[in-house]
Amino acid sequence: MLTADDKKLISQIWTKVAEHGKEFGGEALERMFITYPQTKTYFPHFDLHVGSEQVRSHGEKVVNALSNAVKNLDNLSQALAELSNLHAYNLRVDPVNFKLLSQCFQVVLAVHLGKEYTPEVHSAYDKFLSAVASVLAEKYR
Ligand code: HEG
Repeated sequence: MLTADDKKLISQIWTKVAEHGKEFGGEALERMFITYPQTKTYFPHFDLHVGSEQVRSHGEKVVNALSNAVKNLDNLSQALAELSNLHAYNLRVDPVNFKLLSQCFQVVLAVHLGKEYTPEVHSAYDKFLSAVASVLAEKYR
């Protein structure tokens, strides 16, 4: 459950993330592919080399989807409904992978935000990304 303070921190910090979609999103995916190579099986049609423009563009799409989520923190299920259908019915991504990407995304935030990524911000983002992951996985049951 996100508290009012969590929501404030998530929205404040997101202004520094949203404008770096390709860089931050691309790096999160790159970290996921390198650290958890089994995740590459969902992207057989992608160029997965380090620095791949296709991965950077996909990273930007992921960040834009998260921007939409940040704007709808009280309404995540509805805001992400289409994406949830896509991942469950078309892409059939095993939900364990959402946790792996969340983990990598948090490393990206820590690396790029440095001191601004305080324990409170970390906690707020951990909750936010878990909430997004549960919405993306809710159609599986
Ligand atoms: Mg997913 C497509 C967002 C986790 C595999 N993902 C997409 C798209 C978005 C998105 C916005 C494009 C949808 C479209 O074109 O309409 N993904 C998204 C979020 C998260 C996530 C917000 C979690 C925070 N995705 C995720 C994970 C995997 C995965 C963990 C697999 C390890 N996504 C995946 C694949 C595609 C998308 C295979 C299709 C890529 C393509 O062919 O362009």
